[in-house]
Amino acid sequence: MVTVGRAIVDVLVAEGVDHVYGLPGGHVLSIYDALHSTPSIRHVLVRHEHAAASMAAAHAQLTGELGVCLVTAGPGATNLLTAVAEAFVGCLPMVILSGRGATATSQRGASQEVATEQIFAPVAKWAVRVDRADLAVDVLRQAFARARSGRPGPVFVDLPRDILDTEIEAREYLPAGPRPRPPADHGEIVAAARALARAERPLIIAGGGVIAAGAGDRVCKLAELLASPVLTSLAGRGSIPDDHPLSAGGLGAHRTRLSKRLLAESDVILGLGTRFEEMETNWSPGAMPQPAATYIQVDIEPAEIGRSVPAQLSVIGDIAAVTEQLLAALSDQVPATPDDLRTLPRIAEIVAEIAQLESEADALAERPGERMHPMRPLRAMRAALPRDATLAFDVGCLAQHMAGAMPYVKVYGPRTTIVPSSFYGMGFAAAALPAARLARPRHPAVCFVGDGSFQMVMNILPVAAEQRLGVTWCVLNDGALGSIRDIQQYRFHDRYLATDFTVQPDFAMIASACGCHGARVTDPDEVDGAIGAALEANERGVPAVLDFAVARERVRGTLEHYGFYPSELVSATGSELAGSMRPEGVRRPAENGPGS
Ligand SMILES: Cc1ncc(C[n+]2csc(CCOP(=O)(O)OP(=O)(O)O)c2C)c(N)n1
Ligand SMILES: [Mg+2]
Repeated sequence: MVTVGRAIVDVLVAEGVDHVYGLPGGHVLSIYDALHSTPSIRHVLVRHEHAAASMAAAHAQLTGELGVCLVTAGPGATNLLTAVAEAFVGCLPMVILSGRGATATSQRGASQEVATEQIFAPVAKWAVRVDRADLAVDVLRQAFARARSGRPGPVFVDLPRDILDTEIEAREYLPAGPRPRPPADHGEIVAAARALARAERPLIIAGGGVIAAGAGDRVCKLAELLASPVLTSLAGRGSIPDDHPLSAGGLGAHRTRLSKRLLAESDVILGLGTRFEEMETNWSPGAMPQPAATYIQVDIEPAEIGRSVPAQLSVIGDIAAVTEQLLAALSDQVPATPDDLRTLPRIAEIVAEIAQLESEADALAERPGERMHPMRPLRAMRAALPRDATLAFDVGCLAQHMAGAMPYVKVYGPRTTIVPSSFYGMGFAAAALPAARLARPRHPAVCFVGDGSFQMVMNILPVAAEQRLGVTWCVLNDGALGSIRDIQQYRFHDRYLATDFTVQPDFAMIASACGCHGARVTDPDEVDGAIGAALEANERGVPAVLDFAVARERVRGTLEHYGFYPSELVSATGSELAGSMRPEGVRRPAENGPGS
């Protein structure tokens, strides 16, 4: 006989779980007690449960295996909610083990008792309350199966404390097994292959589904066979190495003039596990396939077909299986491509344009001025890191601040980034960062994060220090909720409220108070040295915070994307990248109306 708590931990071991992110309470101590005698599972103690769910989600993003969190009843569970919603929107598999009051007291207003299984239902693939001890193991098996299968996502399991303490018969456990990989219907493949074989200017858009399916290599082969450029969504970054001649940039908020042009001119567009999310594309015509193009949408989830963009052809299946099927169907239908794709005029143009954009980004990073452009620390850090480092991007880097800059951080492989989805919760990636050193221990890990977003999750610092996880947070500090302040500047005529920080913590001091290395960097000439010292501390297992005083400046892609910046500002600069801001309080006459 074993307690249900012990049986649950045995399930975790059998399912290959090696890390659990959590914070205990009285309700779940039976599980903690079983973990005490389970050396193969490392428990990471957070200081707020939001970080447990963020790290579990990042674990899934970086490894492809589901992340596990363990929390107590009521507030322990509800503190997870925001990051679980992030995992749900981002299709990241996760199993959440949550405590609950004893079944005997469930209708009597027991302490910490709220209907958590209902609270989590809209942001979980399955939210279930276990009400019989002898069913707990079966529920767990289903939880693992559902979290991994189809479009992956979180599963919430509510476990009453008396059930956790109950003894049940020890039985052999049959693991739920790996993620199923359903292939597509043959007819759908034939139709898609025919359209692709006839394409004059094909384009592939690789989304998070490519990463989830581990299909990057096949996507590259397919792109090479078709001599098709590849654009990647934020979640799809790494599907193709950024120095591959067919890697042509990002989508929507992360686009460049090159990716914009490719989207506009392509006649057949193959979308692989991508949703053209609103946060990414604003659903603006220029950020989506042209109506005249043939858009072929491939997704494992039938409900996604045509949801965001109408698709002329659809293929339902696992991206790895579908790309394999397309490769087989196309191999004798398309002419052989040259070994060096750069000899093709369309590809040579892409390679030249990327080189030009890169030099513009360098010029912006090196631009002299009182405050450095946020591109400076971003470019300097990328240059200091090896190809396979883990890169995390929080809000403040992807919102107005760095949206257009994202294409200028090279990503060379799948499962090397921690990124939010279109749920876009401030602090998700920053709170998740330490998990990078558990999921990919040998690779340096760095997060770019706005000062507002960092302040939401600074209690992550002692977690990283305690676990000796050498990671670096680069705070892009503009003293404000800058992205929102911009809207007050341009749409609400300089009427600022609740967007400037008049008291700003000293992030470097907070870092050292939490056992981390910390430095404030105001002089652009000190950027490289500060980065070197932080990465060196990381190698000793010491986390680091670099507080960069940056200008609140946008790049062209951002100004265009958000739509509220004045058109003269958008068009003022010759370069794709340099998007300078109007000085505050200098209004155009038309704006000086009543009430402004
Ligand atoms: C949890 C949460 N609250 C509010 C928002 C809305 N929001 C989007 S960007 C932003 C400002 C972020 O400030 P900061 O991190 O300093 O980055 P900056 O915009 O200054 O670059 C806010 C408040 C959000 N995305 N998430
Ligand atoms: Mg800010």
